Amino acid sequence: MDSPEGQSIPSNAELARIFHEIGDMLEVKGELVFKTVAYHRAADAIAHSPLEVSRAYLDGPPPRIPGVGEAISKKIEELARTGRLTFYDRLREEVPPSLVALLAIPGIGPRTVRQLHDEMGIETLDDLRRAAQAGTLRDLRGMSEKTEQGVMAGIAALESRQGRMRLGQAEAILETLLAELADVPGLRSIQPAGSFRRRRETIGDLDLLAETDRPEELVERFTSLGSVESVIAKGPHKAAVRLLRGPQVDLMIMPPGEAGTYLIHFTGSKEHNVRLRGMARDMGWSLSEKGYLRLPQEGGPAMGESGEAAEGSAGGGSAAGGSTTGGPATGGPAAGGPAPELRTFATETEAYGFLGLPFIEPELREDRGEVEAALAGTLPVLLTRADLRGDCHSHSDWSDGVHSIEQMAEAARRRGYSYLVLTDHTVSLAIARGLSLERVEMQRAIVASLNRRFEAEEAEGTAPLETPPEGFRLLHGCELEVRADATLDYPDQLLARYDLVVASVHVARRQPRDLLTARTLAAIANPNVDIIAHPAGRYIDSRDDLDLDWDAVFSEAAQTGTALELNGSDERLDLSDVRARRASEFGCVFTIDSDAHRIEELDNLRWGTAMARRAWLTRDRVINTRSRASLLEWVSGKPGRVGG
Ligand code: DGT
Ligand code: CA
Ligand code: CA
Ligand code: ZN
Repeated sequence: MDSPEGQSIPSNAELARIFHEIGDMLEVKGELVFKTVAYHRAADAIAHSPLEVSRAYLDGPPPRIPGVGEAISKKIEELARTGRLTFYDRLREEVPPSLVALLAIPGIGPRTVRQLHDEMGIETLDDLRRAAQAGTLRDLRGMSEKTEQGVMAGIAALESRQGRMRLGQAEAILETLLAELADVPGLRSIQPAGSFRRRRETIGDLDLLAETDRPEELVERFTSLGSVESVIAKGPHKAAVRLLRGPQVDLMIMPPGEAGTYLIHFTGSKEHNVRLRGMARDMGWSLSEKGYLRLPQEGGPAMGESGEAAEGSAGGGSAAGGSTTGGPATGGPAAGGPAPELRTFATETEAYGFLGLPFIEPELREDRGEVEAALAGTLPVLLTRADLRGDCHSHSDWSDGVHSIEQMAEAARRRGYSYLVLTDHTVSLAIARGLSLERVEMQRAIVASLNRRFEAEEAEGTAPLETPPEGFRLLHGCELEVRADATLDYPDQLLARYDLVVASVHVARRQPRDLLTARTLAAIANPNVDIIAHPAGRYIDSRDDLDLDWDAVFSEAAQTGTALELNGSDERLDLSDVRARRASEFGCVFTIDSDAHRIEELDNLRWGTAMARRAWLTRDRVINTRSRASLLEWVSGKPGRVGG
């Protein structure tokens, strides 16, 4: 940005980029974590500051910016005055940027990066790949053949990820952007479209759709946000930017009152849109984001049969409230006769209606049968987050969680749940501090005493207002380890004493398919196991699915009435949407769980719900849409279960 004197001063985005880079370089140099974090925090604060920070430093005393302490403030001042920073230039000579990029490889920390550089001269991803392939990494102190394989896997994971985000990351970025754009003059509405609106399990770029009376102002504000690294495209009605340490964001502006087809177009998926365009064409219309345009009629004025359907049974645009433009009255092209007729709609429901279709939920728009179902009138009534009355999988600081049992229970109660099942890990999962039999008994006593308090408060009328009429109870469960030899961690008599048991596989993940499948089936078949948690055992970015005979798993789960979990952690999303849909065809039932290890993660239920919707699930298939009494009845109803 140029000042009147022609001197160039750094923008917020430029400042933020420099401080992020300093944080990275210091990390590679082995600086203390709190120091590197301070630089990243300051960078974020500058990126989202409403001030033009350099300008403010030049114009008066340094402004107070949260997260910016004295040392960093001095550096901003130097950058604002001179456009340079000696500290930064010196660091860049010491730490090559390509080395910093190695930090992005899963499983590689700053100490390793430093060692690779100092002892092997490795500076780039390619250097590292070559060394791992050649088998020379294992000669380094503290490294082995296994480390080499880990490095190769890490590089592969990094490259296959192709910059896709988790849902939670996409949501956080969108919330910030929407807040920063909310007060642009003339803005009527702005909302996410694309894969985020469809809640795909990972998100490529972000898409925003806006209605505004003053498009230039919105485009201007959008492209000059402090968090913008570069502007990819900028036009009168759209723009695209890349965010600092973030994704590309596309912004589209639609004319007020014509959102229907714009929303459909930019929500996608492409495959869904292709189907709709085909239907429109058969009716004599071409569908784009702008609306339905009447196709020139071949061979005279007579409309085809399907064309008549557009005017007749499909209701037509005008009947559904659409508006018609074009024709001589609105002034088409001067030559070549009247402009073609364009139908636009304010809402998606009306725009679908033009094709004779009901509204199709965004999560279904993947061309996986939703168009056929819409035509046949057999679209499922998808469950919603509000249908969930509790959560069947959560952890406390008794195993590998962060918050106490009481904190987790209180947080669930404040969210209006009627139950939370506490499912800390069992004894053999030592890495997650699995509970010994003794600690199980102690925990049971704590749960009971908390519930006595909740019950008393409900009776006295002092429970939180959010408490549902049936009250809130913490249920006692466990996340039961399925051992490598297919035995379960606790004996049946103990399992039977829990309110609910969730079983899962964490160890010996590389066993052959028949063994892994047998382990999972053994857990399903046990009458005391109610739910199989994260059945595929995957982490989206870093850990492959268990190699299971899925149809065998689904069939056994359906037969025994064992629920399969839709784990809501956005790193897991397990079962996936496609697998859950397949399981539901087998007649399986499900739970949607948070697997929360801290209070905030209780809200993972929103992602689990999204996957359930993408799997076409209705509420009757999901056990935790039931009341607490009905849930407990379901648990005790599993054939062969003994009373506790
Ligand atoms: P992503 O970003 O990879 O997670 O997936 P989407 O579905 O968000 O894809 P994106 O961002 O490329 O486009 C958003 C929507 O806009 C997409 O679902 C359909 C529509 N769209 C984008 N580009 C095109 C295009 O070139 N042709 C058509 N027909 N539609 C497009
Ligand atoms: Ca997108
Ligand atoms: Ca896009
Ligand atoms: Zn868990």
